[in-house]
Formats: sequence, structure tokens, C-alpha cells
Amino acid sequence: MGLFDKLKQGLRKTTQLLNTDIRDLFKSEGRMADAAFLEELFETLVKTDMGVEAAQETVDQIGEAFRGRVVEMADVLEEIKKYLKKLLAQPPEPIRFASAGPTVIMVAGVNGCGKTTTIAKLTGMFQAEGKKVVLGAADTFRAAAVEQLAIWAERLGAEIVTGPSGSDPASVAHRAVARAIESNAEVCIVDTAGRLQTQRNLMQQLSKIHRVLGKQIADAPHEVILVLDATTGQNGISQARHFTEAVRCTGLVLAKLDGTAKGGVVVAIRKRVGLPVKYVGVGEKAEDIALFEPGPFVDALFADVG
Ligand SMILES: Nc1nc2c(ncn2[C@@H]2O[C@H](COP(=O)(O)OP(=O)(O)O)[C@@H](O)[C@H]2O)c(=O)[nH]1
Ligand SMILES: [Mg+2]
Repeated sequence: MGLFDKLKQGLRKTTQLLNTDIRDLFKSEGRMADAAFLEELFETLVKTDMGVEAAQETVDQIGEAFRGRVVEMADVLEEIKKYLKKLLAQPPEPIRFASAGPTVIMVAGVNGCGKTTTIAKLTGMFQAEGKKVVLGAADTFRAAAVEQLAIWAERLGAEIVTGPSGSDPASVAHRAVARAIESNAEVCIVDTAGRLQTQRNLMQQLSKIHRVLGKQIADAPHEVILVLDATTGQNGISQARHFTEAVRCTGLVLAKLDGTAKGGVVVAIRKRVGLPVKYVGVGEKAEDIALFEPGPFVDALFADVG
């Protein structure tokens, strides 16, 4: 499946919502772009969770272009898409590989946000490129978490390094990287815990893992991916703040986009979090991941609308 189709599949709940609302907006023949029209359009955009600010800016843009004129749906949609693409502007940001040795990727995020599943998806993607992947099960806080990653590892045919429940996650991460070096693997992905006794505890653990990896390979971890759950909407923004205070994150993955009608949240996140969105998760299977690109994303958001 191509990028656009994957994004379209992932955004179908959001697109459905937009479709119904936007059709309603243009129900009457010869709709005039007056204050009432702009207010209704604002309500529609806000429902996608793009944030009040982005919705207002978009509506202002539409007001400037069309106020006081009778408008066609296609023209308004074109202008909305143009503005949202501008708001989202970022180049595609796939994982960057180290010039030599294994590329070390640390994956962080709150419990249940989709870290382990995202790791499986990234693993599948790298393997398809012919790269060997070693996984580090450094979420030692919950036995089930290690088990879940081990099941993925077996299914995908990737090597996994684990430690006993409750053992030091930094030590598991260290051993995973050592194993990746030893076995000439191109990639080492380290899973981490999302919940500990306290948030402070969690953040300390993450920065310890980060530190340990940096001592092992000068630039490691090369990527620190923060996974956010799209179904929790704009909560992700405050989560991102907390995590970036503890570790230097290099990019976001927005998981579970398919599970929400609030796919517009990407706009709010791009606006308020200073990190690129690298990929989006569009389902529970290993292949349900798509590179994030503003153009195809916005086109997919409004696919079939109108
Ligand atoms: N629909 C959907 N479900 C997802 C996606 N990513 C993860 N999940 C599900 O969300 C739940 C939690 O994911 P998991 O990877 O275990 O989260 P973790 O606790 O952060 O490691 C699991 O049931 C996953 O199957 C996604 O992109 N789409
Ligand atoms: Mg997990």
C-alpha cells in the first residue's frame, strides 16, 4: 500500500467526521461566506482536535479569501488544505542512520501509548530494507512488557536481549547494544518503561539509559523517539514537555491515528511541540506504519470529502 493510502486508511474516522460536517456546511445552495459560515467552519475544524489556535487561523484565512462571497465547497477545501500544509510544514523525517556501527534508537512514552507496537513496526520496516535488528527489552518494570516484545521478536525473526523482571533497565539496554555490535546488526532498538512509582523515577531511569548508551557509542542513542497516543488528543502536548525535559528526543511517532476521529491533533502537536513527527501508527499490525509527510497527510485528511 502506498503512503497516501496508508494515511487515508489511518485517518478514515477523522475524514468521516469532516465529510459529514463539511457537507452540512454547504447543504444550502449558494452558501455565503459570512460570519455564521465561518463560525460553523471553526466548530468543524475544532472537532478534529487541531486546537483552537490552528482552527481560528485557518478560518481567518478562509475569511480573508472569501468573505462576503458565495463560495463553492471545492474552493474552500483547497484553501483549507493549503493553509494546513503550511502549518504542518516539515520535511519527511525518517530514522537517521549512524554512518558506522549500529544505529541505536531509544523509544519512550507513557504506558500503553504504543511503544512496543511501534518498535515492532520499525523493526519490520528496517528488516524489509535488509537490515539486521537487535531489540533491547528495557521495560523491566512489567514482566508482561518483556513478554510482549519477545513475541514480536519471534514473529519478526529479530534477536532480543532481556533481563529479569525488576532488573536494571540501563543494563539491559547496554547488553542489547553490545549484542548489536558483536553481531554486526545495523539497528538496536531499546524499549523503555512508561510507568514507574513516580514520574521523577521514570524520568531518572530514562536519562540513565540515555547516559549509559552514550558511553557505549559516542553518538548513541542516535534517535530518541517519543511515542504519543493520538486517541488521547492534546494530552500528548504536555506529555511531550515532560519527556523532553528528561531526555533529548529527536522525533515523534503518533500511534493509533486509526483509532480516533481527532486526527487533526497532529496539527496541534506540530504547532506546540518543537519536534518533527516522523511516523504515524495506523493499526495494530507490523506493517501499519506510515512516514509522516504534510502534503499526503492533509490530502488524506480530506480525501473523499465533498
Ligand atoms: N489501532 C491501533 N492500535 C495500536 C496502535 N499502536 C499500538 N496499538 C495498540 O495499543 C495497545 C498498547 O500498545 P503497546 O505497544 O503495548 O504500548 P506500550 O505500553 O507503550 O508499549 C496495544 O493493544 C496495541 O495493539 C496503532 O497504531 N493503532
Ligand atoms: Mg510496551
